[in-house]
Amino acid sequence: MNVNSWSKNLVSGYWPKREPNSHKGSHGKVGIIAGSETMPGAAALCAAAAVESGAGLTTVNTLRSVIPIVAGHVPEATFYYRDDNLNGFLEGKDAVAAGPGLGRLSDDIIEDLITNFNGPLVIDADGLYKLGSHEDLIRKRTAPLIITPHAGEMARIINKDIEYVNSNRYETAAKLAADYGIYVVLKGPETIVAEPEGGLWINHTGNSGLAKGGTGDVLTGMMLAFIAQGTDIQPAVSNAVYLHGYAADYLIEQGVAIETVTGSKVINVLSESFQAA
Ligand code: NPW
Ligand code: AMP
Ligand code: MG
Repeated sequence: MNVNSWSKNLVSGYWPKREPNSHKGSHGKVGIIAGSETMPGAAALCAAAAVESGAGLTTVNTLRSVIPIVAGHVPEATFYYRDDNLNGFLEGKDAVAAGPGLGRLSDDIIEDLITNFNGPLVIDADGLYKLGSHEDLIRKRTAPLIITPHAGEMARIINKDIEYVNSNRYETAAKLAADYGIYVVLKGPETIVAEPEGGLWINHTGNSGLAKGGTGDVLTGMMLAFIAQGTDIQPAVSNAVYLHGYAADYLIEQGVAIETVTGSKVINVLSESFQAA
């Protein structure tokens, strides 16, 4: 298999442009469908990461009870009630992400999104829980679909065990990408990005400080923001993966103990990481 490494010179070559006369609408209107009573933090981390990665307008679709919690962490975000019509939420969105902290009972939303959202769609976490049952709908989609499973989520999607996924990482990612016609981001140490047409990329940044709840939710927000700012899908996805790992490596360089790396700290050093990369 021909696998390419995503490297520093590629990151800067695909960086979103910010023209001097731009306004917030020029930098991507993103929608995030995330959070539930027991997992408000996933929505907050995802939204904060999108805002800090340059998205012009970030709107979070969540439960009414979760809004004050997320707003307390991300004052830049606006909100949409989970119970309201999904099409109203999707109107005008440049890209949408769904799944972090969503809970596993929200699969109707995922089906609706796959069918009705005509822009780039990122599905992560609980949004992947029943992904395999939507195979036919996914194949019919024409707009890009990007999924970001860890090994456990990947195993569930392809109906194999985790050991199989861990021993066949390139093959499983490439096969799913080709079968469904989607971008597959198989997370873990050395995250793999598989393109629907067969391209395969590997990332070398990051460390085991990232092995902690919440870091995946941050990656989804970063990826969403880069996609919505108009970069082609694979470079936007690979840049998010690279910089998420780079930020974790930067924390260690700055003397942060590996045990104390968190998704929140990754967000806090995105500025330095973007400037260095
Ligand atoms: P184990 O536990 O090692 O035996 P789930 P989840 C297995 C939200 N979060 N990486 C693992 O095996 C997410 O957004 C909210 C990870 C286990 O059997 C989701 O909505 C937070 N797991 C929801 O929680 C912070 C691996 O897979 C299973 C693995 C559930 O997310 C935390 C876990 O899969 C979290 O982000 C690997 N490399 N390899 C918040 N603060 O609100 C094997 N496994 O239970 O489907 O998913 O990641 O726990
Ligand atoms: P999630 O499992 O959804 O919370 O996502 C975890 C994030 O941390 C992904 O971006 C993984 O690639 C990254 N990660 C987890 N464990 C490691 C590790 N040991 N080394 C490098 N990155 C990791
Ligand atoms: Mg996750």
